[in-house]
Amino acid sequence: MKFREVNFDGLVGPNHNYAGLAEGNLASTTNGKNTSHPKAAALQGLEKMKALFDLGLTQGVLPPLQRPDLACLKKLGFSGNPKKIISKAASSAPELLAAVYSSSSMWTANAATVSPSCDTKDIRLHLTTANLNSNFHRSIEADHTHFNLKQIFSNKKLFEVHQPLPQTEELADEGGANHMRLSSKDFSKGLELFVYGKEKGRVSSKRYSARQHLSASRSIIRQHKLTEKNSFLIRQNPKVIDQGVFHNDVISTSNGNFLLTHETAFSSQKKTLNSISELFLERCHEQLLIKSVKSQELSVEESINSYLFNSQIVTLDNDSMILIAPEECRQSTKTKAVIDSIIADAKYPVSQVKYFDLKQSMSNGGGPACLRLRVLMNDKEIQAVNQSFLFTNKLYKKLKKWVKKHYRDDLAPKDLADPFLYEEILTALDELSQILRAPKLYPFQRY
Ligand code: SUG
Repeated sequence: MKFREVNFDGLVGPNHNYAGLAEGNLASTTNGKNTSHPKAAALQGLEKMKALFDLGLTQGVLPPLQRPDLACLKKLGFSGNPKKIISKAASSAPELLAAVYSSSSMWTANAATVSPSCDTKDIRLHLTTANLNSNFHRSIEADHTHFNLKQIFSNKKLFEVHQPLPQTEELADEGGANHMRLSSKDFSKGLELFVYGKEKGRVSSKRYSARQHLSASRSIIRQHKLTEKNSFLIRQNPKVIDQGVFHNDVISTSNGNFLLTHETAFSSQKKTLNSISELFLERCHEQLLIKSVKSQELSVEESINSYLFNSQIVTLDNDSMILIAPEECRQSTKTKAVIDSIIADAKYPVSQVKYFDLKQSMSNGGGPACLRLRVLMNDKEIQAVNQSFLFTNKLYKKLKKWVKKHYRDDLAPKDLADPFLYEEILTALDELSQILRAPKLYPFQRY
């Protein structure tokens, strides 16, 4: 059976803003309090979806969540009508208002961890919605994202969408950002890599907290019904977490039989790569191709600035691979040299690069790979997905028009106190749910 990857990109919400909420994510803390450009952000994201669709790939869309999350502010003791809640929160707890206003659901690599049916013992596709326990503004995404994923992957015979793991630090889970799947060229045989940063009883990073807990990764392996032969746990190098590598997808990525990583990404890197190669050969009967970029070629700092490892690598219908990289990679001489050398080297399967302007998302630490959830499916499964969430030229045109109509050009931190913004967003989301033919998509439409 033929498998193909569907990338579900997060549609950037009209509330896209810079609030400096994500400790250890240097772009977020550096740009916190800057003015954002929601319209430009959403259009940049849409152009990436369109380009991948035009390359012949199957593309999906995940909608932005309802923000501000006033139900959450109510749980925190705010009361009254929306206008009153917003104005009280703006004056007495602006950090909470910023958290419930975050557009962070756009980074759908963090929506869930996905294991395709060709890996799981019950031959169903398993998704575990990420609890995003490491940051308050992200943890409040989990239940809503879970609801949306259940609408999209509703066929229980083919899909199982697991609840987020319990909201505790000891089960902190960041979804696909800490998960990679290596596979045979045709994707049918895979080895799933679970990269964790912290574990009970062992000192981890010192400056910034690691986000993914070993117990969470183990739980997902169990509930996705993976085996020892097709799953492998890897410890992230605490030193790079302290340099700003807050997710594994900031320092490594993979596609099919190709692993692109930095030489400092993992603890005991040499041993780890040897084990992966052996397991891969056993499982996929192919040689794993690894490009481990040396610090001399590209420092960790420059890797974070240019976000090379947050590129998407995708396989086209003619089996060639293409790198979908942020524009920042082209502008960094050293990063561009690494990319050019990979493309020039016949040993590696990547034969092309396309650069994308995703500056609005990048300024919050979200590159091309953060913006998408990878879901590998066969044709039957793709047909069973709620088709309203699959990208078409028609949907592209509608979404573009919708963004242009509803989104602000600029959003400064003080604008979050503006009660008209709240109304504007609800109007926009209401129309979006019509475009996506999902009239009860948002809590304000259900309760
Ligand atoms: O969780 N940024 C996100 C970026 C997520 C990137 N995703 C992946 N690497 N897969 C985060 O750190 C910043 C929000 C703000 O500061 O306004 C933020 O949440």
